[in-house]
Amino acid sequence: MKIERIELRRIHLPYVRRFETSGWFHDASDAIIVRVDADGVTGWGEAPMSEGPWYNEETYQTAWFMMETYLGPMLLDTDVVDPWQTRHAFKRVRANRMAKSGLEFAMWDLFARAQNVSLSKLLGGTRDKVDVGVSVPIQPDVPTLLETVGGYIDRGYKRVKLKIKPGWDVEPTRAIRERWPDLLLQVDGNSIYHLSDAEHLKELDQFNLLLHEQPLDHDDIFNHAKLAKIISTPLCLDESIVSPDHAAWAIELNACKIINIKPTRIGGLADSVEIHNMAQAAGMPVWHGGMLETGIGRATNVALASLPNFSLPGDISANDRYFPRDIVQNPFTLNSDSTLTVPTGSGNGAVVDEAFLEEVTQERMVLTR
Ligand code: OSB
Ligand code: MG
Repeated sequence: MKIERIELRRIHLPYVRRFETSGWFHDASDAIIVRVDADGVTGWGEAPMSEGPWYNEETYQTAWFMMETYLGPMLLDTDVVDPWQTRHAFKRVRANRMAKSGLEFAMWDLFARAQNVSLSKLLGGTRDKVDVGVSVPIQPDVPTLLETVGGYIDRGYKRVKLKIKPGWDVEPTRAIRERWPDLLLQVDGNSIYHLSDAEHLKELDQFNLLLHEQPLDHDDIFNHAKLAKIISTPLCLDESIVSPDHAAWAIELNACKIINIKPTRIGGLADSVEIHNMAQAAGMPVWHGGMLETGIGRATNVALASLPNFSLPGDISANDRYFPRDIVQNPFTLNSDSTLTVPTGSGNGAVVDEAFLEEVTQERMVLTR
């Protein structure tokens, strides 16, 4: 399929409340929304960007620049015959994976809509519902934390992920565990700890956690392999797994027992499915992470999470957990069994609210052949 037109929009969409991690916070989404058009069909994708290079090296400005200068023109120059091949159009560009993923997602949606199948089906999904949980940002104190977690449990979330950092780890985890002894609970340090903290991190082993996500440096598979020998909570990598090669290295080094798959961090759905399959062959479960996406990226994520080896609940909460109003007309709502229903219509299933999208657009650009 030869793309005729690519439209980029950088939006600014405030979150219901601040989302704070060990090293930064998000008050709003500055996502780049991508629209591609070919043969009368439209595809939508999202690069869930933010203001600063805190999670990885990218920002909404770098992604915009890469899409405008390199990735967009490369895509317009390529006759993509199959959605698995989109990634090859971007091969010469190193890294910048979030920028690539926004365009790649739009291409997947375009192919699915052109074939009138769901994105889930096109990717090889096997589930009609996906298990989800909620990621709880750093809170000011333990009473506020318990109230926040209680609120999510009341709304039906059966798995909670607690963001931790030095000074906010053992105590809040203990408080949640004491209040909810059977809750599915896990923690995420977002690369704030060092191998020298291993003895301290070991204290979390007493709380029966599902997993401990990315305590050490964003690019440090080596020391995670060392830490994995010291702590008994299963280690899960997020930031460090940016490609199928990185997944292969982590598996071979026993640097993790579980992988968090975020197709935006990995640079697209094709490479994400490759990691999913590789982990499955190694007997390693994966789960779907999140980057506080709008309804467009969220629909993409739900489709991917419908593949069989996504066997732990994902960070794909219902849209209203993020935004007072989203840019789609059909937000996901949480089912009573803590799942989201996988869309069965054509494409990723998101029905874009184009009038509201226009309202929240900060910058817009059109690239044509
Ligand atoms: O590390 O998983 C993370 C949000 C922004 C950046 C990194 C992370 C997160 C989350 C939120 O934990 C997941 C979500 O609900 O989208
Ligand atoms: Mg994480």
